[in-house]
Amino acid sequence: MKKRAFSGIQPTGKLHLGNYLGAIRNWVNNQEQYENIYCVVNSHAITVYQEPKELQQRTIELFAMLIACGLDFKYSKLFVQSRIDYHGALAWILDCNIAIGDMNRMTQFKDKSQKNPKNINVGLFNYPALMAADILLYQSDVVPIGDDQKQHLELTRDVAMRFNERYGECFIVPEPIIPQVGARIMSLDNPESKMSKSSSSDNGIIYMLDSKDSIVKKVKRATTDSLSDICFDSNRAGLYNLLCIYECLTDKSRNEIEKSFKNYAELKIALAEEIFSKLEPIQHKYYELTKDPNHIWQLLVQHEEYIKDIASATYHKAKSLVGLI
Ligand code: AQP
Repeated sequence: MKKRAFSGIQPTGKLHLGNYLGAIRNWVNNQEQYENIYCVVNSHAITVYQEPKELQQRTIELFAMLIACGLDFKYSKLFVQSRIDYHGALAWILDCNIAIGDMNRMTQFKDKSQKNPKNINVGLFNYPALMAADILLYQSDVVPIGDDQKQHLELTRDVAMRFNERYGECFIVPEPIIPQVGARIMSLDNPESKMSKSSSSDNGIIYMLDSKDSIVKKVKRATTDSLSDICFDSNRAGLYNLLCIYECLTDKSRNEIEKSFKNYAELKIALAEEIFSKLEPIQHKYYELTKDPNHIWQLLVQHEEYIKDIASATYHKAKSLVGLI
C-alpha cells in the first residue's frame, strides 16, 4: 500500500519560487509514489488580516495555480481547508494536549509577531495546533515541507505521540520530507531572510506569474558581494542563494555549475533564463485554466466527499477517545 502524503499552502499572497522549489515541485515530482492529499490552507491565512474579497479570490487562484504547477487529479486529491469543518474541531482537542511551553518555542510565531506587532492574535499563536490537526486528520505518513515548517512538524509529531499514549492509538505519527536542495530559498535582495509572500519589498521575490522582463531585472539586481569567483560558499549568502536556485532548477552537480560561469553576470543571465523556462509552461496552463471560473469551482469541490470521510473518521475517533459525547 502506498504511504499517504499531506501538505498545505496558504493563500496569503502571490505564490513565489520559494514555495515552488521548497514544496510544490516536490509534491508534483513525488505524486506517483504516494497517495496524496493537498490543501489550500485558507483558515491559516486569516491568522494575519486578509481583505475578505481578496482572500476568496486568492484561494481560488492558488487552487488553480497548484493544478498548473502539475498536481494531477489522477494521483492527488486537492481541496480547500475551510470547507471541511473537522480541522478546527480537531485543533481544539489537540490544543488541550499541547503544553503552552512547547507552543511558546515556535519561531514562526516570534518572527510573524515581530513583523506585524499590531496584529498578534490568538490564532497566530495557535497556528501550529491547526497545522497539526490538518496533518493528523488525514492519517498522513509523510509531509513534504520547506525547512521553515520543520519545527511545526516536530510539534505535530509530539502531540500525536502524546495523544496516542494518553488516550489510545488514534493518529499516525508523520515524517517530514524536506528537500536537500531548495528547502530555504532566500530573498534576492536580502539573502539573509527567506523569500516570503509577506515580504515588504517585491524586488527579492520571483513570483510564479512574473514576466520574463521582471525575472531578468530582479535576478540582475540580486545582492551578491564584491568578490567575483563562482563557488558554493554558504558564507556568501547572495551568491549561494543564486547558485542553489540554479542547482535546483537544472539538477546539475555543484562542480559542473561552478565551472560553467566566469563571473556573476554570466550566472545571472543563465539563471534568469532557467527560471523563466520553468515558469513559462506553468503560466500558460494557469491562464488557460482561469479562463473558466466554473470549471475551477467544479474541480474545487471534486474531492470533498472523499476528504470529508477520512477527516470525519479520525475526528470522531479522537473525540470519543477523550470522552466527548
Ligand atoms: N523561501 C522558501 N523556501 C523554501 N520553501 C518555502 N516555503 C515557503 N517559503 C519558502 C514552503 O512553502 C510551503 C507553503 O508555505 P505557506 O504558504 O504555508 O507559508 P509560509 O511558509 O509562511 O510561506 P511564505 O511564503 O513565507 O508565506 P507568508 O509570508 O504568508 O508566511 C511550505 O511548505 C513552506 O515550507
